[in-house]
Amino acid sequence: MPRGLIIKALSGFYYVEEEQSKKVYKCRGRGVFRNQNITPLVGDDVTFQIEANDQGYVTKLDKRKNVLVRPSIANVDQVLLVFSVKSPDFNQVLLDRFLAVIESRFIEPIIILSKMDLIKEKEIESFVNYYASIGYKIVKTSKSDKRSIQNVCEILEDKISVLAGQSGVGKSSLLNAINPAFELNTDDISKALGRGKHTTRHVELYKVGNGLVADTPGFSSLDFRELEIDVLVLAQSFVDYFELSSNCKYRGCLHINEPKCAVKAKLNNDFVYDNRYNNYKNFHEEIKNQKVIYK
Ligand SMILES: Nc1nc2c(ncn2[C@@H]2O[C@H](COP(=O)(O)OP(=O)(O)OP(=O)(O)O)[C@@H](O)[C@H]2O)c(=O)[nH]1
Ligand SMILES: [Mg+2]
Ligand SMILES: [Zn+2]
Repeated sequence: MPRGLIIKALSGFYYVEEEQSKKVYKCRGRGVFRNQNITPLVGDDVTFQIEANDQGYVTKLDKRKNVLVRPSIANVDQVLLVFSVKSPDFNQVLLDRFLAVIESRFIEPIIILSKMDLIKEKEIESFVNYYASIGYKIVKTSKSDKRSIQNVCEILEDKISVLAGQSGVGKSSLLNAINPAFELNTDDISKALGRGKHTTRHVELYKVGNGLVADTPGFSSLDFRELEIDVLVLAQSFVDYFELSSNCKYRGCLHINEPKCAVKAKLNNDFVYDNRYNNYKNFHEEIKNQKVIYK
């Protein structure tokens, strides 16, 4: 039986790219998935059966490495967190939230700082330095700087990636800059068509070299509860604290009220570090109180 990858889901059909020929078949899911309460997802490796011409049925799903809920996509290798440095302003609260969520899933986050043409490099330098120092890969882009777009292409090579970030940061523009043939709606165009933001869009993986990347509609909040992140997982998802915690006096220190805490000992030297700690504390409270903060 042929094998393939679901690259698009639309109106009950799964578009499966056959492994060898790379031909795409428009498939339905066998009823068996519905009975088992499983939905095939974009990113799923599947076995399928070819019917007439370019149509078929998905008959079996392979075990998944991971699943993202928003967007619904399986087997993600990395998430590109797109943050504009201006318009909308760079948002460290949201960055720390996204980083924690992605880390809690054991998926690699990569930080894309977009719209670099709107500021001077040094305005963002302290953020870049801090996040780079704790091990994050950071790429600065602007849609008309070809070199920066090339850097993004290199990161996408051989992987399944997802672009995530607030509305208006330039996710779709970035993909269009990589390949104008994608013809993704960007803010200006959707306005011209009279559509609001956040129009529901299907999930689709676009080809960039040997890699695949999914665009997503912007959203500005993620609920820790929905993702089942508890206070311990939160602490472990702050990669910088995870390392420092070996020097905290108490094993399992959550860096809140415990004495002789190595995370708190570093406060008051660097505003990016302090902001991040403040975010951490708020997320911790949010999880403890099980209430959602919408930014
Ligand atoms: N100056 C500047 N503007 C940009 C850049 N990239 C995107 N923009 C503008 O930012 C606006 C929003 O871009 P989109 O690509 O639609 O943003 P998005 O992240 O896809 O937004 P959603 O689809 O709503 O989540 C558009 O007006 C773009 O022209 C950039 O590198 N520099
Ligand atoms: Mg978009
Ligand atoms: Zn501590």
